[in-house]
Amino acid sequence: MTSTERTLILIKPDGVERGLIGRILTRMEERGFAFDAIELREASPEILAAHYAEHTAKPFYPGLVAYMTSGPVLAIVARGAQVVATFRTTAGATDPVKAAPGTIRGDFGRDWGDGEIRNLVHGSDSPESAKREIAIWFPALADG
Ligand code: IDP
Ligand code: MG
Repeated sequence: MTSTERTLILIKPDGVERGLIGRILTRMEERGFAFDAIELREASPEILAAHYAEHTAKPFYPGLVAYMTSGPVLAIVARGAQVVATFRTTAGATDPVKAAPGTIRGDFGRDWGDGEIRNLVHGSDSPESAKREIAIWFPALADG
């Protein structure tokens, strides 16, 4: 059996607002990954607190919630061998200023001069995180 895994991708409100959904999804399609779910969603403070549980006590968290609730997000479950690590390298470094050209954050992101980080996408950082996050965003797809 082919080894496979899933990851949770979010196109954050800046990516949706700037009309980058197609170009971001295309990067994963062109690499040959499949999508199990794609859904436009409003992120509630409750779902964000679960999703970003490791960050809720950090000083940037209120700004992160304001960012993530500033418009709809596109929630995606992508599937394929090594999809978690492959999307992380495709997304690039957290800070778009440091993200390498060729990555999503390095090609479409920048510092907008307001002290906030807007970096277009989220991707699970491990297969375990992916399972946890898929259960939060798409409970019907959770595999326990
Ligand atoms: P990641 O998204 O690359 O995994 P994390 O460190 O897990 O980065 O942080 C989650 C999200 O929180 C980031 O994508 C970014 O939106 C936000 N964030 C992280 N660090 C900062 C910061 O220092 N200032 C503002 N926002 C931040
Ligand atoms: Mg992270």
